Amino acid sequence: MFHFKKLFFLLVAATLVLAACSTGAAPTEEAAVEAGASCAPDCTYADMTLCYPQLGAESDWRTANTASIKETAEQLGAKLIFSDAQQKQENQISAVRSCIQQGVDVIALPPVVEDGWDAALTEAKNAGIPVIIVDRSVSADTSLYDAHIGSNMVLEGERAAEEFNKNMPDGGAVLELSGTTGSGAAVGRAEGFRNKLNDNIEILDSQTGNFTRAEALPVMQAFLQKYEPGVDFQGIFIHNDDMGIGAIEALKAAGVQPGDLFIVSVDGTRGGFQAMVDGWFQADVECNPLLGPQVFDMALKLMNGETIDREILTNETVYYPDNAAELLPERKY
Ligand code: GYE
Repeated sequence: MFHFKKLFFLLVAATLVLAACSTGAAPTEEAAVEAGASCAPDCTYADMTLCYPQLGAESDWRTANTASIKETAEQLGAKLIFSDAQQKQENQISAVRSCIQQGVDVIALPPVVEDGWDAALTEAKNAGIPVIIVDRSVSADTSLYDAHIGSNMVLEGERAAEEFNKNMPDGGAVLELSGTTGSGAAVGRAEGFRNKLNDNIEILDSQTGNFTRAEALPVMQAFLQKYEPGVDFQGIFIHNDDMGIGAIEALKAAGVQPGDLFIVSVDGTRGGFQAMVDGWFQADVECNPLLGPQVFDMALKLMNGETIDREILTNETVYYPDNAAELLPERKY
């Protein structure tokens, strides 16, 4: 059905293209975004096929993120093409390519690592498919994607450092159990931690546990063979709750008691809250995975050629053991 609004939109689009040609300039990025989908400016969720090439299922955070995307698609009546790359970038790149071939309307990409996206993002751009980077960041030029929705990982690392500064005023040494090497989450948290950590607190060692319980356990065991808890180090900064839970297993086996070490984790999952209730974590820096509503809202705006915010950062806080038991039953993830 033809629509006056549509006619107006086409005229505006044509004017923009003519204006760009007459000045000899290439159409601007704004103009390209405004082109929208063929249903623009009246696209609804029923018109939408969104591609979500999920990076994996490594953590409770990730499980909650997947659930949020799936539930939101269902509630809104949008079509979702979902895949799980099992933490392998090559799988994620193939999933992006398959979505381009299927002609999806929008790709929302949570990138496992920051680097190596130029080719896939260029292909999406050339196919006229808008891309929203979700959760972790990419190092690619910002002209290769439309927007980013996620957490401020640097701020999360800074918040963790402040907890150590408050609790170790006389200094000491800490270990770092970091996330997936090269991932925006691990890079940002490590950077923020180093930005704010007091000079009298040494980072004795830092190893990756790839954001999983299974991989964090042997890393913590190896740490405990090398360094004596309470003597060589007084605290541990852990980049997510799942690795924290793996680390606790190793600590328990080594006879460490809750509270012997000052432990700060990230995410604020139910598992993290339980670890605070049990006395293992002294603080948990929030990272919110429930991004579905924001992702679909932005995807529809992109389809309709509306202007969008290029960067949407989630509002987050820090949780503490004092009210962890009270909040635990209400936690959604
Ligand atoms: O903290 C961790 C997950 O990228 C923010 O990835 C996400 C991180 C999250 O595996 O649990």
